Amino acid sequence: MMAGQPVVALESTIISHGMPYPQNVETALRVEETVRQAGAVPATIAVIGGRLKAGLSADEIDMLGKKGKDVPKASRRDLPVLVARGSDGATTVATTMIIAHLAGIQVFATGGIGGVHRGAEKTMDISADLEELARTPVMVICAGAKAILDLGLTLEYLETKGVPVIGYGTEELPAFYSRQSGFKVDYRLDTPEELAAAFRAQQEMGLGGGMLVTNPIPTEFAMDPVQIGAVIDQAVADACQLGIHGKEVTPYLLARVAEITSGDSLAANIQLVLNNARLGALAAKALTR
Ligand code: PSU
Ligand code: MN
Repeated sequence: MMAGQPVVALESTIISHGMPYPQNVETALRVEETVRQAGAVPATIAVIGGRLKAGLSADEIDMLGKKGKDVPKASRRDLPVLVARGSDGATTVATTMIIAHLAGIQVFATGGIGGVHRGAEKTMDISADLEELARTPVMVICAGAKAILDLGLTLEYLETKGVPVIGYGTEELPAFYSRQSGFKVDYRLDTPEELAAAFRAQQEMGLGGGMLVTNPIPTEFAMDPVQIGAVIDQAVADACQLGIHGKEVTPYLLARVAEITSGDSLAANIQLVLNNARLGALAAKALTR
């Protein structure tokens, strides 16, 4: 990797735990290609044989996709044991941010982030992604948060932690599969240059921490919010009934939503990731100028 080149970090939990094989591998490779076509260098991040890696080979991506749930989902708390054991790990948003920052990468594009789960006042299920956004200086580009989360509580948590939530071309927080959530973002910015300027200002002031950029799914791929809302309610109820908890919750809900929609949600998911990869490349280029 050449110094000064625009680089976009990409995560690997979405490959091993977020989508089924072979769509996961196909999507990961298409996302890398999209970043290249937009003029930046993709760096898919994972733990491979106990080593933190930014930039994977096609064979490594294929392995992460084929092994799927057999690759441990690696958030911040998982890194010590996985690295000491020489294990592989599929990195979440939190861990991808950590490794991107260690590698000097400022921009990271993905699909959705973890957040405050519905019912968190009882379960205390709050993703480590939010804490990482508070402490690690990386711009994370996502399509908002899924309604598998409590979006209002997620925004409150980010506010408390001092994480700016930006809407790209929108004042409304996008809700992953659909463009509307009924919640407002903190600021609307309209160009990659504006994103770069805000991120630069944050870091130059020494505020540290990351920035969350929410980029709505393109209209032609968006799902009906009422319909997908009902599906998500069903998936959350099923997870509750089955007693699913901890790190299994998010992968279970993603798979259950895809199952109930017979793949429609997966198609939307793929499109929004490609859309975020494109914006990630433009933001990374703007940051090098
Ligand atoms: N949301 C999605 N797709 C995903 C994830 C979240 O729409 O693949 C993954 C990301 O890797 C995210 C992780 O960092 O799930 C959050 O898991 P948890 O809620 O257990 O922190
Ligand atoms: Mn959790």
